[in-house]
Amino acid sequence: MSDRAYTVFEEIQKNRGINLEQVKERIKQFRVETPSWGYGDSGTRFKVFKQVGVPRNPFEKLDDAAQVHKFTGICPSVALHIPWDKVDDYGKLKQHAEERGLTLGAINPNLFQEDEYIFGSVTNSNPAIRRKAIDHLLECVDIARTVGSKVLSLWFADGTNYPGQADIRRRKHWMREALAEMYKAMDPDMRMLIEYKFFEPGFYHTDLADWGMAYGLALKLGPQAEVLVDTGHHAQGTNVEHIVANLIDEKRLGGFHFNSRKYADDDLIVGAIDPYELFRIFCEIDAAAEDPDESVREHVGRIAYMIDQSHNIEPKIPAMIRSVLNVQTQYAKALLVNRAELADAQSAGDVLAAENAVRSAFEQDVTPLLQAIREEQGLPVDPVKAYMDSGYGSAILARGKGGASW
Ligand code: LRH
Ligand code: MN
Repeated sequence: MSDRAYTVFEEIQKNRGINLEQVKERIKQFRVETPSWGYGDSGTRFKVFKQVGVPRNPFEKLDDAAQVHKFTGICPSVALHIPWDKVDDYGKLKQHAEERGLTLGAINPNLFQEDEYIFGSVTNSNPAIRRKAIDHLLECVDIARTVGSKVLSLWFADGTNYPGQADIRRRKHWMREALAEMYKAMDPDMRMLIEYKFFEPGFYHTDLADWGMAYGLALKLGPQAEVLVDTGHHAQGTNVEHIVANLIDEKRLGGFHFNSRKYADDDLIVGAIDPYELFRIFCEIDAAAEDPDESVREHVGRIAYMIDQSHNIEPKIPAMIRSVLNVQTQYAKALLVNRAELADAQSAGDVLAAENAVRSAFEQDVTPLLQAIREEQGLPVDPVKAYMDSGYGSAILARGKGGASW
């Protein structure tokens, strides 16, 4: 990386009134969790294109996740999905992770693939099926305790396809009863992240359809319950960063599932379709990270940044490295907003100056900054190229086809 490029970058940011040392420190602290399921085969209802070399079990998923951390330096934890990552000995899986410099992150129960859940899991009108679903949630709390994870990340496919198909308010009560039992089983330092989604697989109503429903439920459950924002789970035109600012102000923003979409829940590489939206989300987070109220800053410091994608046609590991770098890039750009300049413009009602203070940060090329930081940390300045040159991709082809998939 040319020092000249960085010197020029430094000069520009100095003129923009940016404290670059503070920015570099923030970027060095930033971490993104990768999803175990992002390394396996996945697809659409039309086809799952199996790829050669995908991991055949959770241990190999961790091997691949370790590669992403090795080349980016910012992904030391991996989210698990149960039963996709079910193993006989979770202690062994934890040890396998630690031997590769990883920790096991958010535990995701799966209540959307068993036949019994055709009419709902925790909201099913059949009490025996609700019991089965709750027992799976409790099993996931035990797994979290065993692997040292503090986060239970909950998404429910529960919903209906036709008007009148179900009693929406009764299902709401069953959802709350189930999560209250799970909440009681959690350790005091565990968090329950409640993920909402406006449709699919429910095509008429979804029991947890938007941020308000998840927020209302979290409030009723208790302070360890927060809302998870999956960037692909909103109706077209939704102002996601507005929801983010709102949840931060309520101190109930637990975390993100980052991905991008053009149409529905496409689960594409984050930042690939609308990088400006990802930047705007980080602008709201960074504004709160500098809030005079320490409790707001403390809350922002605990946000879980996680990726949730399915790489249906992409080579999995390079796609994950690309995704992590896209998140890091927009996080870095948001730190280049001159907050004093923006505050002055906002209080002066100077619309164009305010918009410029934000957009001009997005227009900064942060490549010299990120490359300088990677060099300082002994990381490759171009992680994707370094991975491609590492030979790991060809070595894992020996795994053959037909590895783990959804
Ligand atoms: C649902 C979802 C949820 C996961 C699944 C893999 O669309 O976003 O977070 O459990 O994808
Ligand atoms: Mn998700």
